[in-house]
Amino acid sequence: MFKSLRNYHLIMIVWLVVEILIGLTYFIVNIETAEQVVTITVILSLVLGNFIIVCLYIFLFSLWIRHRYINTAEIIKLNNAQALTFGSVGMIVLDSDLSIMWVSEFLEDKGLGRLIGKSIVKLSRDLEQLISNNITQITLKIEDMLYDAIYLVQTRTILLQETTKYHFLYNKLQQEKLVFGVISIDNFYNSLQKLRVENQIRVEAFIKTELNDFANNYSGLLLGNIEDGYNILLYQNEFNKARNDNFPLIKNIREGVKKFKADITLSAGFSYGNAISKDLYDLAIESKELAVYRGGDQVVIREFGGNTVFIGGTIEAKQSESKINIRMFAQSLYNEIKLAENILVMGHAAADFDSISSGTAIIEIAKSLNKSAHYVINQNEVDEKTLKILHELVPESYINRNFITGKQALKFLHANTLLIVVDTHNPQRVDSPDLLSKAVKIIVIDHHRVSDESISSTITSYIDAGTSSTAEAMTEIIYYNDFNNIESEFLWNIMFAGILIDTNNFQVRTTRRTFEACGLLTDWGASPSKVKGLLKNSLNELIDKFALISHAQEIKKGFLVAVGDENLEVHTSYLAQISEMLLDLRDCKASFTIAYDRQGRACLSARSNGEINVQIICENLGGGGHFSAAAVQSSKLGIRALYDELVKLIESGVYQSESATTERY
Ligand SMILES: [Mn+2]
Repeated sequence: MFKSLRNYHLIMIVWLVVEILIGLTYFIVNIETAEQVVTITVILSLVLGNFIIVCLYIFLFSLWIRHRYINTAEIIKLNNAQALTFGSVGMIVLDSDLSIMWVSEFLEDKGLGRLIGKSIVKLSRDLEQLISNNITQITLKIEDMLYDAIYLVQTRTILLQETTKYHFLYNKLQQEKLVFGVISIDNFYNSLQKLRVENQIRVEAFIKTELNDFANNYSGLLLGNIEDGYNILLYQNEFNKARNDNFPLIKNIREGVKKFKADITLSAGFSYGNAISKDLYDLAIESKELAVYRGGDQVVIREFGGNTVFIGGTIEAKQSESKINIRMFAQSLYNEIKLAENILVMGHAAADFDSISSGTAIIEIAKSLNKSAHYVINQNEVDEKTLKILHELVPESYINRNFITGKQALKFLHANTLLIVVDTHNPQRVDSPDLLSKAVKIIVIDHHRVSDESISSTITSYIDAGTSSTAEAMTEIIYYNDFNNIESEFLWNIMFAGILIDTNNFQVRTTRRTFEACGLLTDWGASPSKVKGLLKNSLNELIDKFALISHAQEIKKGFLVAVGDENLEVHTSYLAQISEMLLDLRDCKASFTIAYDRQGRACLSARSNGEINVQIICENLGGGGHFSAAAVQSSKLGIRALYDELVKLIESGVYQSESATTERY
């Protein structure tokens, strides 16, 4: 209290106290003599008077301070109320039964005073969730106004902040974000060349009108020309409308030009999200290119750092995927890896060197782009010979660091993880179907003939049956992207091994590109002699193989079947290799090799030159596969019984029931 005393108050009190002390001293000194009674009496009364003045002074001062305090409290109370109103904050205090006990002035002004005594759900159902602590903050709408609300449990108070303006501006900002679009006209010149001049003009006018209408309907800005393609700028809300309408432009052009006998489609790429304009524009160009690679006649939409959506694009267009230039695919793969958070790569179950080396190549590419990558493989299923050579070529530490099981891979799978499937495109054949089903962004790289069962909804794929092996395709991809900072030298050796095994020592599916790929691998550091040395058949393997081949018979013209001995057990990989060797013999249309595998199961491996559907035959025996490569594994039948069934099926002519193809597995 005394801190607030002004100086003159203090001086006065000190002066009075000094007077009292002097008076008292005088009294004590002179009391015994008692001579000057009058003087003592006067001084004593002065002392008493001063004392009374000091007491009075203190009393009045405390009264004044108290008054000031009360005033301040009132001001603060008033300020608080106005501050809350100014900040658009209201309070609702609840009763123990969650009915409204009190509302602050701010809310009362909004007419919410009428809810006092009523249950909180009268105000909003969402508040129940807030109070039960399921969520920490909600936004609710009360009479056209939006409020953000939090709940203070201890005081059973709901704080409501009126945020209508904020939400309005936020939504406006979201809706008016710019979306970048790039549109190109597929097959324009080729198609026009075939038309009469008047139709050429009509087609061009038709396309331009459609584009212009599209821009007008969705309030967009269209720039460009028909030769180089168009750029379009749209507001996000208008773009969303176009998206909900499935981009009518695409269908209108495809269907509309038909009446002029033209065959023209559009490819469009759109991008949006939180990024600078240049990055969004680049992403739109990439998306448009992706639409072209996928066969055109479609829209590719990408959110910056988010997912890719495809609209349009028919099944016919999908077939052109396998014809896309590997160089373009390499670029696309490179972009996708750069955009992903991390990479997982997976081959087929019971991985061979083609799968393993392609997977390792992807790991190395990802690492050269500073992305974390893992190869998913179940090493228990890999055959012992492959595993032995793998551990001879690849350092143990590398395998431990980079090779993981499907179960471990789930921990690495996030929304923005890119899963690359190599050496198969069949969802049943992958090493971990579970991982595949959970992945969002998928790319397939394969060299097997496209079957009915293929992984759907990929971002992009490279499936080319004209390539000997996935390792060959991966070699070209590395070459085109110039990943010159790959340092793991063993990679070139295992890729070489992948090509050697898939071509059965350059005996099957080998083209000029295969040799070129091997040349590149050698340049980069592969040692063909080392790899060949490791892969060489041991004498025992050769004896096993020739023992089987020596049993081969032609059971019908062009059908060769080799059956092993009852007491012979071989690697399943031998069976496929022997069938391929038999298929290479003159006039052979289909070859079948039957023997027990190391687990004592009767196995059959079938190959055909593309005239005979061995898939149907194998399916009838309880197996499966593709038109020109299929297999059966049976723990019920012995090899003799399997052979007898096979002969019956071949004689029945079941293999003719599907249209022929000239492609070779
Ligand atoms: Mn392969």
